[in-house]
Amino acid sequence: MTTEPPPAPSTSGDSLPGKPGPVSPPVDEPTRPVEPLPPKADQRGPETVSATGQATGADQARMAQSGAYLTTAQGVRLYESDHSLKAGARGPVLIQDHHLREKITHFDHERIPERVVHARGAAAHGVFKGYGTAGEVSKAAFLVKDVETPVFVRFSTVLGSRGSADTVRDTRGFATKFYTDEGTFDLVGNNIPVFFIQDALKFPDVVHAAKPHPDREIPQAQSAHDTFWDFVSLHTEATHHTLWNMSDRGIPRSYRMMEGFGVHTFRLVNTNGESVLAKFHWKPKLGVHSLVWEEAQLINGMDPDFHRRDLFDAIEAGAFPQWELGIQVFPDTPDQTFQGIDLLDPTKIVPEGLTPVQPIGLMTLNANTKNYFAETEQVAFHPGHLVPGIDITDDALLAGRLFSYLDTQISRLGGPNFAQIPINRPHAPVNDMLRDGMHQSAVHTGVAPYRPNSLDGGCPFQAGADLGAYVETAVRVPETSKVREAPATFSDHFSQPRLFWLSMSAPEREHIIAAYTFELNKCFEQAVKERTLKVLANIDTQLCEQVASGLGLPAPQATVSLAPADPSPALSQLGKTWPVDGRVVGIVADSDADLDGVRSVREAVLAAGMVPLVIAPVGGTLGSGDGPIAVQRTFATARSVEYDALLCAGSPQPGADAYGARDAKAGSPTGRGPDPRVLLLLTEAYRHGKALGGWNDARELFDAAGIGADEPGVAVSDSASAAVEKVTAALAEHRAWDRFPAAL
Ligand code: HDE
Repeated sequence: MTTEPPPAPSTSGDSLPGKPGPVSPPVDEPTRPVEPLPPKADQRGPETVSATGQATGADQARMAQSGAYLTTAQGVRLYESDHSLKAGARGPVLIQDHHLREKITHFDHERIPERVVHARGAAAHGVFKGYGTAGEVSKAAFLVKDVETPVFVRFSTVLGSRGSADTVRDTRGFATKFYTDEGTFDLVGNNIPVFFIQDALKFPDVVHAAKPHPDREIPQAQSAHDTFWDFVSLHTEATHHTLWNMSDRGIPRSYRMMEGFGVHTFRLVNTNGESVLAKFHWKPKLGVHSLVWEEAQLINGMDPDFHRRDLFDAIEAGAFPQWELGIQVFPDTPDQTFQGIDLLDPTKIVPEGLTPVQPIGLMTLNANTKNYFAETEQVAFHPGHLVPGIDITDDALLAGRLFSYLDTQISRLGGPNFAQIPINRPHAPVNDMLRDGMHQSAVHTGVAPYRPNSLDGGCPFQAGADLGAYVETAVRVPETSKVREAPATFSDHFSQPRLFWLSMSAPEREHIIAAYTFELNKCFEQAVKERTLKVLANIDTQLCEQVASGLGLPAPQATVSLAPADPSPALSQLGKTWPVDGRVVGIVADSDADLDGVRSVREAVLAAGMVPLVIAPVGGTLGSGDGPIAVQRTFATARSVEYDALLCAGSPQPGADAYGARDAKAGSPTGRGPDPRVLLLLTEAYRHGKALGGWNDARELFDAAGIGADEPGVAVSDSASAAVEKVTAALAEHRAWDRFPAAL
């Protein structure tokens, strides 16, 4: 049988343009090879050169689809990749089709095991700049004033699978890789400063209890089920962390608006060898803000990628999120306690009133990932990645983590050479004697990867602290015996949860009560609910009684004394104003609206660093004249959860009774007054405490929605400029808190 020679693509000189001009996105499939689109200016790979000019060993990962012609993995050009090799067009596929086998086999192995916890994440690149204020306590070179260190940060939920929704009630991971000139430092923290357990040996227990039930694998990414509450009600050292989860901290508004905590106490060492104990804090410049529960649940359906999208869009738009790194510093005393708080107990905080958080540097996330798998999925964090000047303590939870993170990467990333994956490559020169193994990509030269040696001239040599080596602090170990027990100082499980509860404002307390009531009403086991109420009774009587009433159960008495506590204002999210950068403002309008007003509102929103989205009955544009206004959302695609605030355009003639007629024209399914989808937008946003505004006869819309024009956080004005000004001011407080708790 003869076969036709394949129609090879032309390689004549004119098939590739010499210099690419601006390439506009093709509408039809291109038929001629063109140069690929250049990478965007803000998309960078790992640094290839460190701040001090040394080669880092990192590759700028090769751009995908960068050449004109498709090849096999071996670089052989392909003429056809759409049809298998067959005996005739309708005949059987031939096993000799090695291209089919290569393509499908590679595809079959595209997934790696997801992380056992923190599987769902989103990440970004950035820089960290030291303030130089930490010099007295740590010799870490990246903390020196104005030294700029590349970083990669991965945020995550803990419980859900890789494809689960973003806005579930859960702890969030906040893991930062600092590519310092002295080697990589990983600060692998959470957005909650305490943990469920005091000893790593309990980690499989808490995770098994919190993950979906093993028989049906439900519920996904939730703590609202029997096994979780069974465990945390029996294991009362989890009470503090659980309370934080039930608070607004469990449903952050954005990764950009979360605090981060190192959780454990670390040991910092200065150039004189003096040490202090310290806790790390990340403080977001945008403030700490949360969703409300109904909003979070709606988002999980409307936009399960809400947090991931928010982070990516903000960075893409140039609204670079920033955090200050701070430390609380304590003397390194032999008992490692501070004002009665055991610093080795990761279920305890040290209130900021006792010792302040001192700022030591600023982190800015300024570049999105180019490839989710290569960067966000393959990044490997490890609390044992430490640099000189930062050391560990005897926290038993941290000790287990030092083992676990290295171990998990070996199965997750397929072997011990994961540090060679581009995102994990240190930016400091590497000169180890680790050899071979799965996925070894280095070609090591030399014959003596051992020491002592003479055949490689004795290289490499050990350095010593004076030459930048990492030397563990010589901490005295007390004379003692081996035991499996917790210290007596770890046994108070309730006074700090009480401190947290007493530090909350009224709406925050109401949210906590609603969260416990929701979660426990999702449980089936009566014994679990009753036992949890006993735990709550030991935090606060009001908390216990209100949750009990929501469960239809009697409230038990406390079994510990409910001590008064000094509230810690730093724990509450209310009471201040914050920058509004990156907030999303929906502008509701139709073709009869005051379009000059819409234009000026858009400009004012942009000028304040926020994102305006115009919502209209149908897509396309509104108006012409001074320039058509692009419509970003229609009444059918808009849902309140996407916006931090809403502004409704009135008609050009103040006082004209145009709204009802206009809305009827604008596609109201009933033809009787405002479109119900717009009313739903407003009433939901109102329930969620969001800033609302409008001008001129938009007042009628608010009337129809049953929202008073002068309620807290509502600004219906006579002019567009007054409305946008008031809404912006309201947004700075995040929500109209006076609407809670009655609104939920
Ligand atoms: Fe983790 N944790 N963890 N953890 N953890 C992992 O490591 C573990 C703990 C945290 O974005 C795993 O690479 C043990 C505390 C974050 O890649 C695993 C214990 C804190 C991330 C692991 C803890 C964390 C992880 C899963 C108890 C806050 C995501 C995949 C001793 C201070 C990092 C991986 C990323 C991930 C083990 C407790 C934070 C299995 C054994 C406390 C942010 O190694």
